[in-house]
Amino acid sequence: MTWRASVLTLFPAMFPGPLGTSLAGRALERAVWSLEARDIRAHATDRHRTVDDTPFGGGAGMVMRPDVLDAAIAACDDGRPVVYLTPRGRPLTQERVREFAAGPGVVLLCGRYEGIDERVIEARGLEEISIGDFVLSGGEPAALVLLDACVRLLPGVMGAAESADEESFAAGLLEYPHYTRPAEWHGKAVPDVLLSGHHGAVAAWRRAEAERITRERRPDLWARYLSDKPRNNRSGGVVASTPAAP
Ligand code: 9D3
Repeated sequence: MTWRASVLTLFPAMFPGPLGTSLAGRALERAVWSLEARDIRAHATDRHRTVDDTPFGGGAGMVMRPDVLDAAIAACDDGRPVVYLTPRGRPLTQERVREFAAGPGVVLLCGRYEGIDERVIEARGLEEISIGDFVLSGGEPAALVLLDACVRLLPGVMGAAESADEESFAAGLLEYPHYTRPAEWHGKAVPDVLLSGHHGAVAAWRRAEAERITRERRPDLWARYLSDKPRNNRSGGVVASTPAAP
């Protein structure tokens, strides 16, 4: 069954965009998933195809009209989750991405201007999602991000080698450093342990490096990792206080 994405936008030409190439693009060609970009303006009813209006109560900017948005949503509402991409939404998580990917697909509503009329959020039970604490010019790049994250999890999209790496992020650590040939480059050598052929030592070094990088960069992930440590250690973690025998 094809995983279906419908994107409601004032800029349908932004799709598939980067999702038409690479991994997602090949999966699109193979009909693992489908993408329809639907022009919200097609649901405007007046001569000028108006989709926005001035905010009640005053203030800067414009607000997208609930009647137009409701008609746009109604035209593709078939039980898939309907997501409104907005900077005030709950942060997107890998857990939610996994749930979306496991379902029939998504309907994504991209806002422009200051936002959309609150009543359509309530009436349609929209799920509000943000992709992070920075300001975009509209919801479209966020929709592309959400779809990229979902599509790579669909059955048959990624090879077995890459899909195993899902586990390492799920363990709650950032990635360890990677190296390839040449063994020396611009006077910089690859860490000896990686050339040693000792698989156990390599695994221990990688785990220690992943822990160091996580601790330095992401205290939030590090705290969660520490509180999950009984679970994580079952698969052979490195304990700093027990160095290898000389
Ligand atoms: C003045 C208040 N602004 C909120 C920070 C208004 C505003 C800014 C940018 C309203 C909409 C936008 C456009 N952004 C999105 O539509 C958006 C977004 C984002 O800007 N950051 C992170 N995730 C998302 S999801 C949609």
